[in-house]
This record gives sequence, structure tokens and C-alpha cells, in this order.
Amino acid sequence: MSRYLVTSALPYANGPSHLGHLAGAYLPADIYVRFLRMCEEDVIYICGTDEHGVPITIKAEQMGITPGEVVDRFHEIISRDFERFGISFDNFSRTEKPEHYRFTQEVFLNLFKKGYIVEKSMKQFYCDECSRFLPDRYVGGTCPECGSANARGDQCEDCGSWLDALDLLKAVCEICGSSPAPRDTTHWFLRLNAFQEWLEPWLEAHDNWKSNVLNYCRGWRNEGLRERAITRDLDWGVPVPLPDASGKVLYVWFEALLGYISSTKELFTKRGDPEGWKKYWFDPETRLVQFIGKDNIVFHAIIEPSVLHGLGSYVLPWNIPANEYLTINGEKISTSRGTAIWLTDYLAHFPPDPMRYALAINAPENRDADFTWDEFRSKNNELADVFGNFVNRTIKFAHKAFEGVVPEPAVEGQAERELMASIASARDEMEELLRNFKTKAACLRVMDLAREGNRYFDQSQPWKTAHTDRNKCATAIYYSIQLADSLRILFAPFIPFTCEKIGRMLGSSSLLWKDAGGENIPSGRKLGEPEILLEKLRKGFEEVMQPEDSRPESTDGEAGKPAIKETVSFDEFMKIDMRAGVVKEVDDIEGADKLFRLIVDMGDHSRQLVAGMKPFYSKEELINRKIVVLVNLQPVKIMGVVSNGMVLASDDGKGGVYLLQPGSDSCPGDGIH
Ligand code: B3M
Ligand code: ZN
Repeated sequence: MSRYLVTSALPYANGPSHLGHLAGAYLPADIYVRFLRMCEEDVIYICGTDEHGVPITIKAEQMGITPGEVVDRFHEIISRDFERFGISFDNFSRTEKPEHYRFTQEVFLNLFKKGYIVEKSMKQFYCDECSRFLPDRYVGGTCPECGSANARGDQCEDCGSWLDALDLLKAVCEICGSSPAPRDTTHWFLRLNAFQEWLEPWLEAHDNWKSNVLNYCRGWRNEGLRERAITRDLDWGVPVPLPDASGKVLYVWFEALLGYISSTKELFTKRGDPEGWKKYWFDPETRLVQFIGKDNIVFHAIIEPSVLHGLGSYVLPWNIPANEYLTINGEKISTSRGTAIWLTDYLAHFPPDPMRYALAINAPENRDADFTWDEFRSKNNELADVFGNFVNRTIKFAHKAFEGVVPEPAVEGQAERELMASIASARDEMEELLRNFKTKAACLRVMDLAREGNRYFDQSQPWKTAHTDRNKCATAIYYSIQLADSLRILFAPFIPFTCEKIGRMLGSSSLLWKDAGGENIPSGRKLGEPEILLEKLRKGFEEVMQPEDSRPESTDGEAGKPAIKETVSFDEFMKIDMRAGVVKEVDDIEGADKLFRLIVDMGDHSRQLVAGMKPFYSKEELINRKIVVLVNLQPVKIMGVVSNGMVLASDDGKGGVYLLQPGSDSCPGDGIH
């Protein structure tokens, strides 16, 4: 058993998280961590929000609120969305915590005393119009490395180079647009050059790292390391802990990297073991694995090891699996151009697992990966058709033919032996892949195993043998159930929520990697009711989640939208009773080509509704679908059938009608307001 300390880059609390964040540094880390836990490794997963620096103060200025309000707001949103996506941090802290202040100031003083930090006078851009210094992103210009016009004072947005603001070409103040001029100011510098000699062989020894990380580091080494200012003229951040340093705070990157340590300390304080963190950060046996996006490589592969080495006795990164970018429809994600897909928006309409699967199987591991809704739909439907379908048909069959009890296998033939051997090899191959950060290949592998499950089921033809050879039928179902359980285990790091549901159906919740390939579900066990695991998606499904402000304007019936009806009072509105329901039966109504008769489960009762859904949905799409029902509408008879309420749907005015859908966690009968 080894000890793992896994981290994901601390997201800036200056906005909500989007799919690019999830795919780059959080989902791959979560899959890795869940897998390690299943292998019974000693592992903790650490993160938190990065709450300082210019990204925060600029946001506060844009929003007209204080930096403190910005970080409070986005810390909440970011941590809630990650939690709902199942990102299983052991601790998710914040760099605004007093413990983080204390710790980073201590580290600063320690390095200062050792002579690794020195005070120097320097020139920095100052804007006369705004009467202020312009740290980091307050100054923009052309990148001296790649010529992009998207460079900022500390980093180029396009090539990722870590820059010195004074080297920018055509510098402009990002607040007022005027040209700033250099002015003298005092700052504290980290003497990175003092670490060069140590750093080179250390990096050299990590030739197993991903090539994007190694290439980046080589570039840096060739250039040579320079002293870098690690303080800024700002009034938001961790103050420099020295006399005569008023108005100076620590550079956000210097202290945010230390956030991994302060978050670990916080975790063990919460666990009532305040010294426990030391085992993870000081014992050289610990494997520190840091998941990041490619623009963060220099900080994790050069700056952080230098700082930790300078402090002495800290654990250094064991691996830095940096990911490339996720593009959307072939374009770089840009929050300002509105191309980002926010986790909050996605989660308002869809469950987390299909997205986890789609981003894992199309991960930006070695090159940028592109996300489109069409591709997402096809991955979602593949998951439902192959994996969902295999588990579902197996459990349903056990209910139909064996009263929901796991049958006794009678004959173990060649096909069964091959199936079990195949599970074991999938398990071992996946283990090798996951340990080497090949998430995508591991995900493809488990999907192949699910395909094999369907082949086994098809070839055994239990629907025939049920009538001709009960023993054969029992064997096929017994082994299909064993495979369903192994798939539950092997899929668990990728789609944990679905696997939990399967666990409920199989009556097994244990998650040990080594159990995959075993006969874990004994004959005679009563199975749970089959639940819908994954829903298929229709073309255009994503339209429900277009964010408000990107929808076409709708005023008074222009653009094909209906005019807004007359105002109702709050009391009038409160008379309306809407509830979540689940469609249980769908029938045609004689003589009506647009209508269906629906029986809907409302939690405490069922009711009959007539709905004009036939042109838009098939019966299969409606069965088991969650819908919203207006329940206190006076009943009416339509085509001779009583409709006891109304199904709610949106209508685009151009022939598109879409059923409203309550969130995936809602239950029949839940009120809607
Ligand atoms: N907050 C940059 C980012 O969100 C930065 C990472 C800090 S990791 C210590 O991409
Ligand atoms: Zn200015």
C-alpha cells in the first residue's frame, strides 16, 4: 500500500466553473482518487478556492461589489457544483481562511531568513490616470514570446509564458486604456536562480512525466531561472509579514500553491488529529500527485518544487498530470464571448454521470479535445444503450423469469469461463491504465467489457432457454448478474451515481477493485426493483439549458415569442399547484392523432391525463419520464377521455414542443414553486 496526496488546482473564486475546468483538473483527479480508494490505498484528495490576486479584484470592480463578496459568492457556487458532480474532495478549503494567512506568512519569513527572498527596488507600470500601480492582469499588451495580443502582466493567455509586465510590448492599462509608465517601487523577490542547480537533475529524474510537462520544463531550464517578484501593490491578499510593507501583499501564485498544505492542515484539524497532515507532507514515501491544466505547469513543476525545497523536508511532486484544453465547437472556451458551458446550467437539467462519462472518454489528455452537444448526446446514448441496457435487461429478466431472485447456475461452460476471464483481464488492464493516468483508455476498456456483456446475453438467448432449458437460462442470468456487479465496480470511478443505483438493485455496495471478476452476488439473493439507470437524449435536447442571456430577446411578441400576459398577484399565483410526476403508461386515444392518454405516478396517487404529445414524443420516450403536472386544473373530457390536470411543456412557436423536466433528484409528488 502506498500513501497518496492528490490535489487539483485551486480554482479562482472569480466565477462559476465550466466544463473546461471539470475536464482539465477535477474529473480526472476524482476518477484517479476513487480508483485508488477502491484499491485500498491511503489517499487524501485536497483542494479549495483560490481567493486572492488580480483575477478577484478585477471581478469585484466589474461587479461593483467587494472582493470579499466575490469570493464568498463563488466559493459557494464552485463547491456546490463540484459536490453535485461527485468530485470527492476530502477537503475543499479557501485561501481566505486565517490558518492559510498564518501559514503562508510563516513560509515567507522562513524563506526570507534563509536568504531565498530578498527586497529590491524595481520598476513597475503605474497608471497616471488611475493613480495606481498595475500588477499582473491590470496591464495588458503583446506577448514578447509569441506575439499574441492577449498577454497580461503576469502571463500570456495564449502561449502560457510566465511574463514580467515590463517586457510586454504596447502595454495598456486594463482599467482605463491609457499607456502606463514604469515607476519605482519596492518588492520582495524569490531567488529562483538559487535553485537552478538543484532543480535540473530533479526534473531530469522525472522522465516518466507527461510530455507536455517535460517539454515545458525543458524550455524553462534552457532560459535559466531568474529572480521573480512575489509581492504586489494591492490591498486584497495576504499582507507581507514585515515592517514597512504596508500596502504590499503576497503574489497570489506564491501563496495559492501553499494552499494545498494549509487545506491539508485544515482537514486533519477537522478530523481531530492536528498533526496528521505531517505524515502526508513530510514523509518521503508520500506520492504527491497534482492535477492541473497546462497553463499551470510552470508553477507546479518549477516554482512549487523550488519553494518546498527551499523550506526543506517537504514532499515534492511525484507526478503532475497536466491536461490540455477542452474546446467547445472547435473554439477555445471564452467566458467573455459566452462560449463556456457552466456546470450550474448543465446540472439544472441533467444528471452528472453522462457528462462525467463523455468527458472521461473524450478527455483532453494528450491534446486538446473538442466538446459538442451532438457528440455528448451520442456518448450519453451509447452509455444508455450499451451499459444501461445490459444491466437493465439482466435485472428485468431475473424479475420476470426468476421472481427477482438470483438463480442457481447449473452448467459453467466455455462461454462462462471466457466471460469471467475477460472481466479479470479488463480489471487488470484498467488498473495499469488508471495508475498511469490514462483515464480515457481505461474508460474505453470498461465500455468494451459492457459490450461483451451484451454479446454474452444475446448469444445465450435466455428468452428462448427460459422455455426450453431452465438450467441454461439460470446460468446465463447468474453470470450476467455477476458481470453486472463487476461492471458496477469498474465503472464506479467514472459514473459513481449510476453505479450506486446498480448497487441498490444487486444488493451490493462494497467497492473493492479486486472484487471485479469475482462471483459476488450469491444465488438466492432477492434483487431490488429495476430502476431506470440512464435516459437517452433526443436531438436538440440541449436547448433547455441555454442560459437566459444568450436566448434571443423576447419583447411583446417579437421574434415569434408570445406577448407577456397581464400581471397576476402573488396570491393568485399561489393558487396554482404544480407537482413532479412520472409517466407510467401511455396509450393512443381512438380517433385522435395528436393525443396520448397518460397514467402518471404522483407519489401518493396516480392520475390520468390527456396530452397533445404524440407529434413530439414516442411512447418509449415518455415511459418513465419525469414531467411537471398542473394538478389543480378543473378536469375536462377530451375525445371522450377525462384529463385530470395538465402536462407542462415549452413551445418554441415554430413547432418545437419540449416537456418540462423536474431535476434528476426529484421524486413523484414533489411540489414545484
Ligand atoms: N487559481 C489558476 C487557475 O484557476 C489558479 C490555480 C492555483 S493552483 C495553486 O487556473
Ligand atoms: Zn489606467
